[in-house]
Amino acid sequence: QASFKWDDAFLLEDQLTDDERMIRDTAHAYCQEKLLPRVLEAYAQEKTDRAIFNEMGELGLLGVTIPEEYGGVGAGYVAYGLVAREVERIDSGYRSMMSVQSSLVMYPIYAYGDENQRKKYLPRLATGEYVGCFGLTEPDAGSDPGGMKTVAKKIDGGYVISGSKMWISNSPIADVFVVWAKSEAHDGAIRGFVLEKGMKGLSAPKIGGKLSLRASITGEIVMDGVEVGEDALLPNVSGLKGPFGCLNRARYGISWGVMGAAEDCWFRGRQYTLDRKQFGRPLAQTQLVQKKLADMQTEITLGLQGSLRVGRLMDEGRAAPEMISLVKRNNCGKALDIARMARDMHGGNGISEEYMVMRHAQNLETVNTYEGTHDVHALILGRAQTGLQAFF
Ligand code: TGC
Ligand code: FAD
Repeated sequence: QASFKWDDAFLLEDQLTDDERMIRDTAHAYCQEKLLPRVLEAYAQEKTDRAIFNEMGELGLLGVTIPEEYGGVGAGYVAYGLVAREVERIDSGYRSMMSVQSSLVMYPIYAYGDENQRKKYLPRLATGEYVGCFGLTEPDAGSDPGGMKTVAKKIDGGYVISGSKMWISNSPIADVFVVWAKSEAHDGAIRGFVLEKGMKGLSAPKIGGKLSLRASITGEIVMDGVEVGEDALLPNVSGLKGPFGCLNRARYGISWGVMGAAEDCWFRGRQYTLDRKQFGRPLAQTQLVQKKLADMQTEITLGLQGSLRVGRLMDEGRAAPEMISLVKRNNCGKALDIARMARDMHGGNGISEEYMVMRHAQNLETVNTYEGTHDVHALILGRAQTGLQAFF
């Protein structure tokens, strides 16, 4: 009879290649040795350690899917997902830093940029010498990015960009800003531009007071008539499919990442209830707790298997955006439920930072919202199966 591995119920490990396991192990060791010891202070103090980008860069964890000639590792999307899972096992904010750099900054420069832009930015983003950010959301355009007000006006030899972006990961410490604007010279189509820190009229104030994702810095991007040359335009994409092409990759990575956070909550909940005795026996020996553990195990096993399948399809060029909506939505929602359940299983200790689970739950509130909210992904899936548009 085949044996059952309680913490790898469907033998995910067997479904990975040697290269994928090696990249995952590198990420796991780094996260456990370097990120775990500093997360509590970073979270409590709302401090983002800039050095993390250099450390990740040194290990090849930035731009995992970008070809080696531009500084990446040239690995596939399953490897990228495994990295996200290890990083988010520590904190969703650290995964945010990694995935914005990889999927939302390096990917568009690679996929939509020209050779000069690729050579200028990608190797430095891969090492962490540069930090990047991605500006799509605006104060009045979140779920509906097509309603953005940022405009690029044509001038001789370039553009003047005006507008503001809101809730932008990494922006206050960014060197490179990938921003999306309606370009008057292209019939009002949404186009991508690469801006650089220090440009006149460009600023990125920090948004303080977050009760979630506190280890990852978030800010605005204010563009007060920023003049750029023609070389700032990403030439190879036009329309909303530009930013969405990046979001497909980041959303997919999140589907793995949140399973890492959920696993951390599950393992901690299991251990705590094995150790803690009430009414003369371990809490883990009660039916209610075992049901919670079984639910966690089931959702994580299915969620990881779903992400693995979508990752394989991405590597084969056969993943539809709706598949990504399905795993992003499901895994974020399930991870949030699991983190709240683990918090509950820890009783009073569950609200303390040292038990970690409440921080995961707080972070997952954001992850369930950004990159398309849980409900927006439901509308994407609803539209795909009914043919009816329910956004407006
Ligand atoms: P719609 O009419 O559906 O589409 C407009 C054009 O875009 C194309 N498209 C896609 N292309 C590639 N991949 C996708 N996933 C695509 N989705 C749409 C579509 O084919 C069409 O192309 P074309 O050539 O025909 O013009 O657009 P809509 O305006 O009705 O969109 C509705 C909706 C809800 C699907 C969309 O706006 C949406 O997904 N909203 C959510 C917004 C969002 O996800 N924002 C994320 C901001 S970035 C972020 O949160 C980063 S946090 C990162 C971190 O810290 O880790
Ligand atoms: P809204 O769109 O106003 O939505 C509010 C509520 O209304 C949600 O529950 C939503 O599901 C619901 N809703 C919206 N439309 C509909 C509808 N048609 N039918 C039913 N319900 C609907 N953006 C970037 O561009 N770059 C970043 O790096 C980035 N990082 C972020 C980091 C953090 C910490 C946070 C919190 C956000 C970040 N975002 C970023 C922004 C994020 O993508 C948006 O917050 C998200 O897309 C939702 O937009 P919104 O906040 O404007 O909410």
